[in-house]
Amino acid sequence: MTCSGLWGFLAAWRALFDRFDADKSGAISFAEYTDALIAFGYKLSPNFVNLLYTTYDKSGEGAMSFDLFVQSCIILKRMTDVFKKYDEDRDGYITLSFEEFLTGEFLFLSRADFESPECRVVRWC
Ligand SMILES: [Ca+2]
Repeated sequence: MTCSGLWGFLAAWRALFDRFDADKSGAISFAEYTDALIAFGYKLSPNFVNLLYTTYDKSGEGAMSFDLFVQSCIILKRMTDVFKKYDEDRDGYITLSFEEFLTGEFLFLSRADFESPECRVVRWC
């Protein structure tokens, strides 16, 4: 990723963050996070959104920072993409072989994912 590409990437995420930081607190609350995921087209249960939110709200104070907001969104998008690869009939269900399960593609990002420019940027923030 070039320097201008990096700045464009960060600026785009910053604009998204500011858009969903409705009260302009400088952090994303659970309600703001829920609104963001709905706007991104996700139809997730409140329990799952809460699990995701509490995983990335490292402070535990209901105030997700910019870098963790970006990281959570990128990981959710990547996991969605992996799921879609297996959900060929788009019914929201997949069948995995034992070996596919063991590779843990659904639980963890691969090394290649962690080495992608997006994830490097997120980890450096
Ligand atoms: Ca806020």
